[in-house]
Amino acid sequence: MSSEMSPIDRAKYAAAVKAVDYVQDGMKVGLGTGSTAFWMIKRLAERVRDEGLRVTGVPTSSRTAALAREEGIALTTLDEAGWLDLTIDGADEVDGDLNLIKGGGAALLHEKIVATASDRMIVIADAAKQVAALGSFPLPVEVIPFGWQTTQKLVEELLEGMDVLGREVQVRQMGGMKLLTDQKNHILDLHLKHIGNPRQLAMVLNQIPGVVENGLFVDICDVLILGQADGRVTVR
Ligand code: ABF
Repeated sequence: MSSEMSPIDRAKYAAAVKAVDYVQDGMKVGLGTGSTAFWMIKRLAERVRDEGLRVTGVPTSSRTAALAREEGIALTTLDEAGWLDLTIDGADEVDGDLNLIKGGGAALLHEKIVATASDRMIVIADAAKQVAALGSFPLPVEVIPFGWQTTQKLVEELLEGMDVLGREVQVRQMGGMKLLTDQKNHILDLHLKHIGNPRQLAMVLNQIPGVVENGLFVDICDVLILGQADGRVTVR
């Protein structure tokens, strides 16, 4: 870990290093997306190089695949792997029940599929990601392009009856264009401020035709590793 790392990067790195300790020889590992997952991949590659650790990675995004390949980590697809021993990934928010908001990196669909196809999911984050209640971070919802504006209206109507404080829904833009995910879908960001019942909201959102998946991860995270800038980590 270089001394010129920012405090937030030191916190992310500390969590990432602790998570990679869980990787055993011969494991098939889901590789997350984001800046915390970046440090995880760097550390995993170091163990592969220094210890000859044999591991096969399943990337959750094209960005992660490129980084892992560049770092010399052997990759496969989820279909080839079938089932994974472990997935290590970041999050945007984590509450006291280990429920997550993910998808700030627009990779929530692959991330949820890969995490669910794993014996264990470890979430790595800097301590600031821990919240009393989810919702300050806008909740990403992946929708297919066909009729997306109708889907957006149906989401807005649904929110009227939900236990949330905010109800603004915005289609995510990138460079003045609607963002496209790896699956060529759009992301709606739901500015809810406070989510009173994440489990209920996660279920009803996916009932709306046109919604592919949402960024609420309920009962998926098994282990949470939070890092601090001084290198300390807490594991829950
Ligand atoms: C990814 O990690 C996304 O689901 C989530 O948005 C992101 C968190 O990014 P970072 O680690 O850069 O804070 O898995």
